[in-house]
Amino acid sequence: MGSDLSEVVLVEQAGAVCRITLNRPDKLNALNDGIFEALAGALGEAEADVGCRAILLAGTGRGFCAGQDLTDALPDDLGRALETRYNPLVRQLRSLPKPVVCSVQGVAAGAGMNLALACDIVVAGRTARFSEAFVRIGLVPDAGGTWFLPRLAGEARARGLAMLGEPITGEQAAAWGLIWTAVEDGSELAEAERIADQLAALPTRAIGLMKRGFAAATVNSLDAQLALECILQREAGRSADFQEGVAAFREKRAPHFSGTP
Ligand code: T3D
Repeated sequence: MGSDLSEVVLVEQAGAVCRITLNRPDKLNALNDGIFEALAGALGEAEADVGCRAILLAGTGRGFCAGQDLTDALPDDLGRALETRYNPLVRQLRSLPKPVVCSVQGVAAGAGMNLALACDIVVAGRTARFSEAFVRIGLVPDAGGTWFLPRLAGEARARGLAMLGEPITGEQAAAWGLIWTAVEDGSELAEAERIADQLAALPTRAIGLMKRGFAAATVNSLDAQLALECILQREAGRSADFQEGVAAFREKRAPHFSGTP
């Protein structure tokens, strides 16, 4: 592998938040085999750890992530590379039954942009630069880009972003509905931490069920989705956190959610 996995991705537990930080700042956190392996491992551990109730994904240095490491030996079959590296990562983020908050400073380019879009809540600096840089090197958006972009920003903006490959700012990304919010440059990580802390104190099981609902809604009819909501709500209704939420309301006090599955 040539690099220590614990160095290319830093993992730290802060209360009930698991912080996962891409750490190749000299390459703007470009993605290589080591990062993929370490990231998959860190996300798997965060999922298994009942003490972890929210995940914060960030990058060190002046950029969040510049996409695929283009200085690495490039595979002959890029489709195979997606099947083995990018697609499992995007699926893992989307199916993880815990909220994932992403902090973006500086660039989020190519698969780096789409990695951010695969997270649940994205906070960026106002002048962060999001770009579907693929076209500049003769590729198509991957890591879910052709799926995320039209759903989040609409068809017209999706096509413009993908075909022109020009960067938009964090402020623009927020205005277009691609991300949750843009904040003053330099305060994106603190805001993402604040949101992750907030999420970690909420009913984790219900949030995991919401993710299932949103995932299914992309293909379901309204009828099928209404039926699914019965299943999800039945499960949420059996949770200790539902009992606690209702009890707290009746007793006019703040709830203390345990997040137990
Ligand atoms: O292979 C497969 O599996 C297919 C999958 C593909 C998925 C993809 O993500 S394709 C898209 C790949 N990413 C890009 O095309 C972006 C390439 N980078 C850039 O265009 C620019 O670096 C940025 C616009 C992102 C930032 O520009 P700037 O001027 O702020 O920084 P810089 O000076 O270009 O970069 C700083 C350093 O990071 C520099 O290294 P150096 O010269 O100081 O030693 C640069 O080479 C390095 N760097 C930036 N991006 C990458 C990278 N190194 C490797 N791979 C990169 N993607």
